[in-house]
Amino acid sequence: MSPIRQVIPSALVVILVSLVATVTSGQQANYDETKVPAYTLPDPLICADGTAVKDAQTWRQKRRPEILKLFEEHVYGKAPGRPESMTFMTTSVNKDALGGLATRKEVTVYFTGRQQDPNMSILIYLPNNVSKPVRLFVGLNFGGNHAIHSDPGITLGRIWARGNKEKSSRATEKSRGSGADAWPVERILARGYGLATIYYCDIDPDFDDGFKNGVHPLFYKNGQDKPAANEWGSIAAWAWGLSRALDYFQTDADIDAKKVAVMGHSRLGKTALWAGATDERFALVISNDSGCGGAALSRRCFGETVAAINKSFPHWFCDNFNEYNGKEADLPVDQHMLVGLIAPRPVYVASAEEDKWADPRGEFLSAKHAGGVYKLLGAIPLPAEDMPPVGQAAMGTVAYHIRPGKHAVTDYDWDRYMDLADKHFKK
Ligand code: GTR
Repeated sequence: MSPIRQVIPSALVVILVSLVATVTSGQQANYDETKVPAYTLPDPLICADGTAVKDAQTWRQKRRPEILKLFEEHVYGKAPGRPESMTFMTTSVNKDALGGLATRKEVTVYFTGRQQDPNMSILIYLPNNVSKPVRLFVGLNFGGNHAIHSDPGITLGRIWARGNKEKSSRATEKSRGSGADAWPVERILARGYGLATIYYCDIDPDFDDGFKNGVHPLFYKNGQDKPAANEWGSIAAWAWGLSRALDYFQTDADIDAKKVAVMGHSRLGKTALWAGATDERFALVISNDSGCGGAALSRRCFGETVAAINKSFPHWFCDNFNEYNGKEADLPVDQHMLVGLIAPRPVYVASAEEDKWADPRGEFLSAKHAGGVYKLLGAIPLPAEDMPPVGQAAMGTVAYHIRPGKHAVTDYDWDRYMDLADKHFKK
């Protein structure tokens, strides 16, 4: 959190955010519950041909692939699979990191096997006092691997200036630990979990450059110079990178690749949900304040809308998503179906009370309306008819909380995510 953000009263923040939203989308963001349009959500359990899904087999073989394809075509875009020539290189191992608490590893993933092509560096902490293989949280980070902890042993990688096109530079010593608030490494280790993280811009730098840098060009067909209208945007690319990290975990005997939870905040929360939907190897999925295009229902048009997000971040989704600017009701899906794609695996959707731009109620409703799919598959839907009180988690196989405070990841959030993981991974 920047110091400026801390001193601005939250009401002012809401006004500022909506002002920015108004300027960028040309439309005033709605924060009034009575002005949410009437809407009907598509039913996750009715197939395109009108047949009702009444058993797990029909869900798995017919309806689930149908929904996944709709999200690929209309929202995130289709990503390629695992590149055959990909290689992993362990670049550092320290068994005595963080005062002996952890083993720290750094692994470079060469997506094409060629070192000159875009590649990503995974930073991994594994608790030393736990028998291997260990359960693990993996999440992309915003500021570079060195920013998640002040540990002087983390390699200083290349960092892209935010909003500053084409400019990257080596991270500086003084930025070590600058994003540590969101990554309570010792707290995670103390509960017996490992943590792995990757700087998201290693996969695709986060600005609209027509997909010239990042991983997209590695997969262009002859003559292609940008993804087609139904091919991957940046969110799908970041999610694809998370799957490549999981490919690596499957080769590391110290990691239990069957107990990997994928976690992300904000745009990276949208990414975690899409990673969990597309890659069923992720055993648990966590969306922290993911908002529009993440857990929030698009049809509520509360806070950030489809038009606003596509205007501010034209590179995040596939081009087809623009067809729904101001036409949310025409979407063949809504975000409760994204949560449904994760079933029957545990999923946690979390909101923050002051994070109105992300529509906490819309995030809750997605988690709730995914319940039918969880129930069908013998898992436990969200045990809450209405939004639980602030600071009180509702936890079935689908879990939700809204905590006091702003758009951020806090220790409270992490503690609850580990509670859900304890419930499911200790079995
Ligand atoms: C905002 C964007 C949100 C959210 C957030 C973030 O500007 O409107 O959708 O993703 O950025 O990622 O921090």
